Amino acid sequence: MSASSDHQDSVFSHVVQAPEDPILGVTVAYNKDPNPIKLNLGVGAYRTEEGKPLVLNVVRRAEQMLVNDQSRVKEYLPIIGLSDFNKSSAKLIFGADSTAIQENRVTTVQCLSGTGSLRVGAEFLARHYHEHTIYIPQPTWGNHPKIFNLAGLSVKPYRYYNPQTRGLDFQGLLEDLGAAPSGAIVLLHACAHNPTGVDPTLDQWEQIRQLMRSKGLLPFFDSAYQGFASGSLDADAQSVRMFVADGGECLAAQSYAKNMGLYGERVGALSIVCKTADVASRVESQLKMVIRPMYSNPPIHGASIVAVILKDRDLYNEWTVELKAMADRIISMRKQLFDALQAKGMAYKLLFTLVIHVCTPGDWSHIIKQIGMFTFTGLNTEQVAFMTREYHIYMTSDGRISMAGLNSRKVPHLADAIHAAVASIA
Ligand code: PGU
Repeated sequence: MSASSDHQDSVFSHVVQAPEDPILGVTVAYNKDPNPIKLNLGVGAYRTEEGKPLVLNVVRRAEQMLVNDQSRVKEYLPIIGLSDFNKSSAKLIFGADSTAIQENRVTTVQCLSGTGSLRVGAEFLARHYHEHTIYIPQPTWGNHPKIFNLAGLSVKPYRYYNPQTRGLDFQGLLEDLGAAPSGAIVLLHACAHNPTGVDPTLDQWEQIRQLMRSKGLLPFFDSAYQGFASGSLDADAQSVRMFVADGGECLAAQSYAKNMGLYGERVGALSIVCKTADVASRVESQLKMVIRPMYSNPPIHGASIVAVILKDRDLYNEWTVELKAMADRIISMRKQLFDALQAKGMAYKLLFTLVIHVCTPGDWSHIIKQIGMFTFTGLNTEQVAFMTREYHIYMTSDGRISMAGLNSRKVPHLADAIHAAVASIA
């Protein structure tokens, strides 16, 4: 039999080539580019001023402690994961003094980072919650609709972002949630909304809370950036804590990918806050039924690192300092990029006796107003393609750039690229 007929006879020959992932595929394209000036601002992953991935010092210390502790073994964890990790994770997001935790109304299960936590929560809701519609912000992280659809929920958008103001479409948000069927699930980004970098104010959160509670809408928080928005873990959990403080129920998915730099360890947690301890315990028993046939039980290493750091006062304090430093570096990148674009706007060229204004058209103040890892630049697909082609700058096609991937040396190159893209493509 010839090689080509072998190929044709494959039982998988009908399988079509799937497209690359819109976010992770950017890194694939970046890795293939041999040009040394290339810059990856696609994936939301923190880089140092030297452009290198960062392992936090506190993580190195915790790992060293784990390695040195001969009593540690590699047995299976329980289906819901490491108990210390779960308790500490709940405290981190709901607050150490949370009454819901004190009343044992919260069940927390260790999952595979933020994505796995969302998926387990979604599967639980599809099996046990009466309303199967989930409202997600428009726009949102590209994986959200896929996760919820595959779990069997039906996904609908609610207005969130106004491209004209480059801010929150608060009126649209209230109208859409106000028109949602009572009981519907609502996905809320706890802080540092991805991709827009636009969050409601505390006052607006309070109005969202009142509306949702009055309609019996069920909040499902996605907390992938706690500490990255403001540099404060407590401040970034305010939205979630407001909803828990009113005694109502909610879900929360946590990720330690960004705030502890544990991307590849896949460590996260799903918490479900219930009305009573009895309900919480039954909910937990059903979460186990979701997890067991999916991946049986979660990995031990990443969760052990987190548990060590969260339980030790010194390590915890060191973590908050390192986290703040990451958040501050991102804020300084915003300022530097904004200044570089402003400077181009201010640049005057003396040509003969005429003064020609050479500027990067547009108002770029949203770069410093938006928060978290990303700037939603407003650059369109063609402008992004131009920047990749001509300047080897890689970013998602919706115009999002990861400020965490930028460093001072690369700011002029990025500003040049934005300037050229805006000047040459409308
Ligand atoms: N939720 C939101 C809002 C996110 O932005 C991300 C990661 C996750 C959940 C999932 O993170 P885990 O790694 O599963 O904890 N978004 C990043 C990372 C790349 C990706 O798409 O997974 C991003 O660049 O949007």
